[in-house]
Amino acid sequence: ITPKSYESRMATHPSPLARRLFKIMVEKQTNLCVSLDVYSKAELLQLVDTLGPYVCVFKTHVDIVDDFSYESVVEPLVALSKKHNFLIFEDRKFADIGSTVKSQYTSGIYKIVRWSHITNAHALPGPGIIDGLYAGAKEVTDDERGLLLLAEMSSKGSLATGEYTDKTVALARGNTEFTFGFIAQNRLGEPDEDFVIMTPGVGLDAKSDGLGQQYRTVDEAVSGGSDIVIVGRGIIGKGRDPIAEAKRYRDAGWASYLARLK
Ligand code: UP6
Repeated sequence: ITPKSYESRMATHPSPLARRLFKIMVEKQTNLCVSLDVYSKAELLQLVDTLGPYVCVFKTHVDIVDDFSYESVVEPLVALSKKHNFLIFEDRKFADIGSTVKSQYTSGIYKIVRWSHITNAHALPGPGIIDGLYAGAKEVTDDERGLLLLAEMSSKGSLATGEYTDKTVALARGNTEFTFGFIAQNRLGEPDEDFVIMTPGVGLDAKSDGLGQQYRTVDEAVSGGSDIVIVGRGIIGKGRDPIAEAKRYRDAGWASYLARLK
């Protein structure tokens, strides 16, 4: 299945959030999402400000930031998202019943729905998880929000394969205005459907990390149907030059996308 250009999908995608995402990708010519798995807010915000020009999305795990506060992390992050024109994706991986995930999405110290354009969830609990998150989004904000279901994982021995993956795709079909795509390793859905595929486990130097992560190259991911590559330690890992690496991954991702269109 060869997906169409980002430009054409920008005009036709059923999700307003996905249309906004494609617009950013086209304007900035990047299909790179940088994963910011860092412990300090100073490092997080500094990386966002320096790498902002090269990415369409920053992915966060705010629950690993030691000195997190809403005012000192979320507010500057949102300001930077306007400055550099990117979307924010809190990689929360919700996995509970609808009522509980709705509370986890809207409340507590993170209040994810207020600031994170994209979040994700496991399909394991069934359709109620989508309904709960969607209800949370509608209740709190008029801004575009989008959900990715985890249909496949990059880690070795993942149980999200075969029938589980197929059933996850089927669940997403229930609400494509909100559930706009998947965390996956391959293109998913029928040729006449448009799910945005975001792919972690991408690295150009290492093959694994000693804790089950498995890396494929940017070209393997994009030629296999990925729309956005998610890169963490390949760009911000110890001893790396994040700006040089971000440019390298952005260039590789865009070249593979152009090659796929031919
Ligand atoms: N992630 C995966 N694989 C998945 C889903 N999510 O690696 O199937 C997330 C991890 C991490 C990032 O939670 O934040 O993507 C990958 O980081 P890395 O590039 O440093 O391995």
